[in-house]
Amino acid sequence: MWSKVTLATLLPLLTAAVQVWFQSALFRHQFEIFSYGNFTQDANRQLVVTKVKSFVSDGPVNCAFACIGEPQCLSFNLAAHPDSYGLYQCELLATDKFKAAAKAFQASDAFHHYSPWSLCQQAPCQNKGICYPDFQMNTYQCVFPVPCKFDFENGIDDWEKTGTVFDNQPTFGDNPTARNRGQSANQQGDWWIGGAEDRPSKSTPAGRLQDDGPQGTLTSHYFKIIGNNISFLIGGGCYINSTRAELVIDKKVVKTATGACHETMTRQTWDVQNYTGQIARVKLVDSSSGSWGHINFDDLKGDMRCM
Ligand SMILES: [Ca+2]
Ligand SMILES: [Ca+2]
Repeated sequence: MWSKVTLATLLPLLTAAVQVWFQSALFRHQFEIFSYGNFTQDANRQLVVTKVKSFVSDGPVNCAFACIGEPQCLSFNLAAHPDSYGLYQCELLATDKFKAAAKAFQASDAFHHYSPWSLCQQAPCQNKGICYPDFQMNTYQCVFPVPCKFDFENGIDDWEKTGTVFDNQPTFGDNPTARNRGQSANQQGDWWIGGAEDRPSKSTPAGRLQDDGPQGTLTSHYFKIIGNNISFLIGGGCYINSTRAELVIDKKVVKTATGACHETMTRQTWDVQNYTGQIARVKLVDSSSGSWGHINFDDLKGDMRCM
């Protein structure tokens, strides 16, 4: 039986929603019933990052509403001077001055920058901590980045697993050579991710195989991209639809790589300069049980800091 919807039942929900609305610097209701933005201006500054959208607008109010209406938008640049029609260039951005690399927040004669109000503006983080705002809840987190170490020499390091293919990882030693495969692993150190291998300890008999049947994913910790390049050793299958490494930012896959249908891992490099300052993860995917249905991987490193 349907219960009767009354003002009494709706009132607590509306009250809670309005409270969030008034407390948030940037609030978007999931059904877009209402939304709110509280932006502060940095005059003659410009955040130089990849744009979500760029268009001409009437001015800051129009540009701010466009940002609020765009789910990816976290800040915007607005032209400091109008064009010959009296309109202003508006650039919607998927990051903000706190998350982006410091060098991306530049002095500018052409633009003013607008970010949602945040406690991070008061520089609350000590000891070189980086302040990451939560605009909806008006809170922040102090993050202390450390160099990333993704070489599997100390185990799987709490990478997130789905499926079963990575249950017996990392793999010890050059296991393909141990079974006379004729294709060495070329791993870094002693331990690596061998999607078809089954040697999870030194005491496991060398050369043991789990083969291509199992499937699953293995996803790294979050890290911040701080420069131009990320590299890794990759081998195994060569069918990118089913065996690959992904670079994931904001739940979107922005780069992929696969092997060469050869067990031997070789180093590949991703150009990540367009994503500098953004938070990312690397995800290994094995969705194949067929021939060459496995991925080999090791020694992810480069311009990245872990948190
Ligand atoms: Ca290794
Ligand atoms: Ca597989």
